[in-house]
Amino acid sequence: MTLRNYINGELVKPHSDKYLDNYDPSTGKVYSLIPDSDERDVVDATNAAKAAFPSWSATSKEKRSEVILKIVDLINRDFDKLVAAESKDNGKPIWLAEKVDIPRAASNLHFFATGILHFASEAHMMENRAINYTRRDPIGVVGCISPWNLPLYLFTWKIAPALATGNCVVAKPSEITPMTAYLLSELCVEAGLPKGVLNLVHGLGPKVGAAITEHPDIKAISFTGGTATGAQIARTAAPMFKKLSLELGGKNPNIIFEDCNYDKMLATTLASSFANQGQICLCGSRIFIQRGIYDRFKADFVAKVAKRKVSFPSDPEAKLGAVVSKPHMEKVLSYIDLAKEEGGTVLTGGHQVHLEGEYAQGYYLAPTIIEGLAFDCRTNQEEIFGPVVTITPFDTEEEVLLMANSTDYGLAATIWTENLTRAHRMANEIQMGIVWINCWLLRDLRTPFGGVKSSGVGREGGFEAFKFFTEAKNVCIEL
Ligand code: TXE
Repeated sequence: MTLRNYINGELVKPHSDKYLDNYDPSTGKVYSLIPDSDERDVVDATNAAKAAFPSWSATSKEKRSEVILKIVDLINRDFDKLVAAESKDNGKPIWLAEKVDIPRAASNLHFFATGILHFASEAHMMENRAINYTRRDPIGVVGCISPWNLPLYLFTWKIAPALATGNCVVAKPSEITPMTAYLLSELCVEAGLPKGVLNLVHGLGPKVGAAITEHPDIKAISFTGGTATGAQIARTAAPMFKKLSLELGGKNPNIIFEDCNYDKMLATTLASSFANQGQICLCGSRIFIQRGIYDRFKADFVAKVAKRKVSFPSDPEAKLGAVVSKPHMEKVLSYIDLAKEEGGTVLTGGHQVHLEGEYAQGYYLAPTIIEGLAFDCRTNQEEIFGPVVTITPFDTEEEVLLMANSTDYGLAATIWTENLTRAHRMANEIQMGIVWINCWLLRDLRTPFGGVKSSGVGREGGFEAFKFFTEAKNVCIEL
């Protein structure tokens, strides 16, 4: 299968007529070809978006909402096809794509298509002197660049608020997982999304992503991906005064106090550590356990993790599927070597898993638990983004806060305690954009989503996203 770009309402070849290999991580084999696009394709896409903008931005909210909801219907119609495609492209278990990725892609579009109908602008009265009202107008052409871990989920999370607010979009999905975005572009054609409103250019980050970032007519960039890439984008976009939303990496602490609801904590910690093969920016990779329950937790957690089945994506019993690519698998393995060099002990996992038959060349890793590392060593400071967690005991709140806040990242924390006062105190002191207490990944799409420090700039979600994709203009009328 050869993918096409989606430019000006049509599925087209790249200018270069060159293609990149797309691998199925579960088998390690090439199964489709992706356009190796370049700056010329980005220029075409931007021109199409510019031409579409006057009409799309003048279209009523209700009409824009209607077209986006039509795309939602088509996603639901093609649900099984999209689930299978996401699983094949990314390596994740089919049940996970079915439970999380594709339903969430549909609900992202639904949420923002209906949310826009409730997005009111503000008015500020100056007693009897004047009225201020604030217009929130679409920016124009915006760029959306998304990663490979939750491909359609994060792609739609960006394009939905951008389109709903009346912008036209030039988007680039990850070259590692382009398939469901391509299938979505087919659905956009079918839904009758006006031409040029959404344009999708496939290809490499340093070529296509960089061309989007550099294009002077693309006035805002919404990016999710690695922190180093985010810094590169900021270096280019900041002097051009583009609006920037950067959702970057994390090194999230999972803090477990002795007074927690133990069974719930243990079950949730299995998920927060290894869901999606640990490739979610919100996974808790540093687990801190209060000393009184450290040995019990260690024994129970290791026993359960050692039994987690690593298998091919269509195996309904697979708890973990393949990681996304060979280079990524090698990166994760190199961190396991580093952990050993730094004095860590691998309690379970720590190696590649070799399956049989057609899956023999797939990229499978055993879920891995490491103990005995200093909180400030590289393994405990750098994002690994795979099925690897460290466990570390602590005694006091002060001590665990110091360790939890010690990294450059500040995305999300999970805290387990039945003590309400302590929960609030910890939430107050922890330097993160998101705190889950006695739960993990419980999401209300209206809430601000994003991190502090090297985890990013800006917030997505709810009206925050609408504000990002609009420019405020205040109008003051003296009475
Ligand atoms: O991401 P990249 P990579 C973290 C994780 C992972 C690391 C690197 O630690 O190991 O990042 O992953 C596009 N200009 N996360 O290298 O490269 C790229 O094509 C513009 C965390 O795969 O950041 C893709 O579409 N764009 C994370 C997107 O950026 C560029 C999710 C993300 O890819 C570009 C993924 C450039 N110069 C990785 N270079 C999260 N926060 O959820 C690349 N891209």
